[in-house]
Amino acid sequence: MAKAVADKTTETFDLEGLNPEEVKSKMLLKYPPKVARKRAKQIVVNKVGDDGSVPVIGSNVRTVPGLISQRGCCYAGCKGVVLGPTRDIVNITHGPVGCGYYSWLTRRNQTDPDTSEDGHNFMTYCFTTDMQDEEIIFGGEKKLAQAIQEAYDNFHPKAIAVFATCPVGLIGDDVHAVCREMKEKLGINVFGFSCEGYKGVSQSAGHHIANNGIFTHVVGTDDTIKEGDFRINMLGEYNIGGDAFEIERLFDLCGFTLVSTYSGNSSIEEFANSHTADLNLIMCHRSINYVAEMMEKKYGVPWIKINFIGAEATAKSLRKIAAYFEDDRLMERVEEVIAAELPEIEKTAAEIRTRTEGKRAMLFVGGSRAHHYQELFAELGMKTLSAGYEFAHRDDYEGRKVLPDIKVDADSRNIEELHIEADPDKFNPRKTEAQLKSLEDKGVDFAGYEGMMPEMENGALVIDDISQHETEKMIAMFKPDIFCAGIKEKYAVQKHGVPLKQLHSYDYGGPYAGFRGAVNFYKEIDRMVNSQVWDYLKAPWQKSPELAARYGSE
Ligand code: CFM
Repeated sequence: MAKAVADKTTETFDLEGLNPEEVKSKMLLKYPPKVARKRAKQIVVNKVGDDGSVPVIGSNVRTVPGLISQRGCCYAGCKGVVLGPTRDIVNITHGPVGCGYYSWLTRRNQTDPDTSEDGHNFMTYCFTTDMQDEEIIFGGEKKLAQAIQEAYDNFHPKAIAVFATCPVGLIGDDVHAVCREMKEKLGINVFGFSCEGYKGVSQSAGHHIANNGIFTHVVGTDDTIKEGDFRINMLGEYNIGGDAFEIERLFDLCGFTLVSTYSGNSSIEEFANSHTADLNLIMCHRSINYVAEMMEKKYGVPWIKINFIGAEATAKSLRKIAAYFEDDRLMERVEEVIAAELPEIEKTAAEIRTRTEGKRAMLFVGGSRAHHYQELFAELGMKTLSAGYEFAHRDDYEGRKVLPDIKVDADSRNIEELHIEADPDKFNPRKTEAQLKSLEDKGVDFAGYEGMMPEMENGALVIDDISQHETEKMIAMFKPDIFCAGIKEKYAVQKHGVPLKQLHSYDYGGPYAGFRGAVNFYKEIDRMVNSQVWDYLKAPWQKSPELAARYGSE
């Protein structure tokens, strides 16, 4: 015991024989002192205390100009991430054509439209006002109204949403006024988002704006209660590569009734009555926690954090949902589903693990996946050397317990916080205080998220908003067996001879969620980390100088 205490005080960590603090210093060396000081706060050597505490990490702050970041903009977070996957809203980008064009289907969010006559699916279309110099100078509101009218005449959608891009904010077009006017004229729901790209410090601002907008204009507008038992909403699941399809398969097998998904494979009608569900499940905490919080306050729907990335995590999450409903038959059914599917998956994992055990991964993705995917790597016996988010906040790293300590800076203050109160007619607490307490004692953690760092090893490097320079340094120092990021990093990383798995779009693969998704991921990673192709990256004369000499003399 005494030894353990002594060890604690003198603890230094080792990252594959290197001191992680030294690794950090090497990454910062090239920066001017002021930049290095700023970045130092966002690069942290992980250390989990006995009480689960972790060091403070700087996050959700402006990227230093000059550093090559992988972040996106506010418009991307609002239109692309949160609203983009809903198939039956006509989403009009009010702005120059590039904003609409480059946010069109690039995320591989899939949908399964109803094929009956009025089964709308507008995701295959790109709607934009295509602003020109004339609108920039004289204003674009007239053109926006025309675009809304044209979309209505051609498609007769149930709803139209308008997204503001940077120039719209700069010239002062009032998208909300145009939407109000057109809503009245057309008699359908038309609503706008002030999600100008420059707002906030990343796409995270856009998530918040999107959450506020859906909550204000759509949630609670239809009180129809969907038939079925154990009614749930799935929040923060966007059906990239078909993930939501696999999760829906499991929900059906277990007997849960899915009222809505925000927003993979979704339709606007599902948002409208989502307040009638009895439990909210949060998959991606970063992008959608606001809707969960607001729905709890206004309608009394509690939320829990779940994770369907990883076979074990999937089983655990299904059990958690069943536990909430306190129904023996449901709990049995969930156990039957797990027993029917998990052993086969564990067998596959064990077989693949013989080839992946001990390999090393780095993950730098968004605001949620850099955490979740560590589970899948652990199931393959792989180690996460370093991980980080692009735009997450401290709670996604350190857990929601730090929420009261988070300083609200000017950039965050720019994003509206809605004031929500209990609805006088529709507020209906789904569980009593005593029930909540007894469920908590059984391990159902309400409104909680532990974050990424408490689950990572001591000594692992946690890097927020990693830059291109830091990426290259990390690769040079560690040469990981796989690097997980996105299309912007893919080819630069692969030129170093390290395979890159896209965890945003999944390259051409997926689903990776749920049980079947886990197997897809195991196979994909096995293929990537054991590929011989990287050995051919160097020409024979680069590997053997004597060959160069011979060719040179001929
Ligand atoms: Fe949530 Fe996402 Fe992510 Fe995200 Fe994204 Fe994405 Fe992502 Mo790309 S909502 S935070 S803004 S899980 S698009 S589906 S993969 S960065 S980690």
